[in-house]
Amino acid sequence: MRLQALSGPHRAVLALGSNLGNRRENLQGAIDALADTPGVRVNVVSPLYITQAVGGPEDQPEYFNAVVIVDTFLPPEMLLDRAHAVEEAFQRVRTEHWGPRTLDVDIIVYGDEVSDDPQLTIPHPRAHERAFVLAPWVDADPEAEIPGHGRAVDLLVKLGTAGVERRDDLELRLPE
Ligand code: PH2
Ligand code: MG
Ligand code: MG
Repeated sequence: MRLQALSGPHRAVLALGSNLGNRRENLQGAIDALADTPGVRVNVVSPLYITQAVGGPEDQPEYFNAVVIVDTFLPPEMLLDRAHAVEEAFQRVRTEHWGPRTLDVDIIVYGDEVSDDPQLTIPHPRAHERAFVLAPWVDADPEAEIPGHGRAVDLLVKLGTAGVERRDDLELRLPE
């Protein structure tokens, strides 16, 4: 194991999205799989939002979106590998860019790290302009900040919440 893997824990925020198949089960399965990951502890699960698809083809199903806050000893690249493995477990098929998907797991922030690595840009390059990330994140952590962009709640107020609806009747669980 590389020494770097022992540093931490670091607080990271992951955004989950699904607009194909059983969308709630896909998000819950992602949460359970992340919680099962050695070196990852899921601390907070946001409410679930149903959101209009941004970008990609017209006429695609609405997304289910949520955010989880974790403490992790995995460095960012290893957390990203794990995110991709979780996506693959849900048989995500990458067809069209921004097209419909069973599961998308994105790293939004990792501590206050800033990286322009094209494989893993941190913070996520579009999170600050996406209500489907900011709205659940602000619910999960009202004090949330995006390094370089400011407070998530201020960004959300500027952006507005058109196209995102919080659904407290559709529950996501924090695993025991
Ligand atoms: N993800 C995308 C593109 N568009 N739209 C919504 N509403 N939710 C998403 O998670 C989403 C999207 C690319 O990852
Ligand atoms: Mg995404
Ligand atoms: Mg992604």
